[in-house]
Amino acid sequence: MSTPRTAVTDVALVPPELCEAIRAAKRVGLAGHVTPDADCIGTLGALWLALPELGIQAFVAMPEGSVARKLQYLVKQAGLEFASTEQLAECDLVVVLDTAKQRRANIDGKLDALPGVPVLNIDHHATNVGFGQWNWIDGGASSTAELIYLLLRALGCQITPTIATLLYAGIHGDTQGFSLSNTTPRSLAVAHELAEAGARIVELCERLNRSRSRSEFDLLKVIYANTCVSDDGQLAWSTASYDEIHGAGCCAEDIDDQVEVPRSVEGSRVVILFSEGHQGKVRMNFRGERGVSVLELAKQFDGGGHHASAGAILDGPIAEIVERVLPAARAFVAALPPEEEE
Ligand SMILES: [Mn+2]
Repeated sequence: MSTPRTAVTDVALVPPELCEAIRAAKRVGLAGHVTPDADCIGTLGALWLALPELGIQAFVAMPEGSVARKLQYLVKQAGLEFASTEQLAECDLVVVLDTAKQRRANIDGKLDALPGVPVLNIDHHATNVGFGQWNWIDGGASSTAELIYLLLRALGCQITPTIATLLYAGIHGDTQGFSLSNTTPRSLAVAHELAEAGARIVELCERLNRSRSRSEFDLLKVIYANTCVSDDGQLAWSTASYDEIHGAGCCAEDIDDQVEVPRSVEGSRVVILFSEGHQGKVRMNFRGERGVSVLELAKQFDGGGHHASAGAILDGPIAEIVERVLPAARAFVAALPPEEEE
């Protein structure tokens, strides 16, 4: 195939020891993070399809009920089958994708359930602690999909139209349709090459972005209704309680990009969505606009993620958690340099 290669998509960026570790394995377990997103499922699917080509058996960890309805599309595209913890424990390598901390690994019993299985950790979260025997952490990558694209090429795997679609989904998801600060020349170059490889972009974006189930739509109405903005306009937040989420016909797995609702308020610099998908467990999605890093704010609550997009989870009634987090968020916003000086 005559795909043009640019310097930014050079496979020399892939650490050779990663390729060696994968090639040496016969049975490879694949795992992502809890509440998997398109990047997570897209990269699991791409490796699931590509590894058998190298004579490697792949086993995907995905505990029951993990996948949001809308992402089932990606599961079907890849024809993903989920392995049991016993099958995973018999692997000679487990590749953990898009997962910054061990405790977020989406495996029943976490990595402890796979004693003695060496871990290869591939991620684009700058906060990744490097918990693998091998680690490829590139905070400059838009998505894990961008890295897996390079890895598959370094391994000599064919980028089929389905693999291209799955990887494109990851980049498109994590960059929010090439609109966030992680939309770099490399993410666009990889997307270009995926388009050339036959990624089904229109179908994918229709399924993932342009259509919502009635229940997701009803949840959005709640998020709009609950959106608040600070007096100075710099902090916007919204909430969805357990009863509101389930009343709309949604569940914890359906909380995904609803933080975009408060984020869309003009002038907001720090944005938070508080959601109680599971009773008494409040997830916070933090977003920073125009160069504001919310990572330090998320870390105050034992969270992590990226500069522009971070998260944390706290236990307790949602009203109390909102009351606890908002003063910290207000103080955080007050300490930001005035916008003109940025
Ligand atoms: Mn990601």
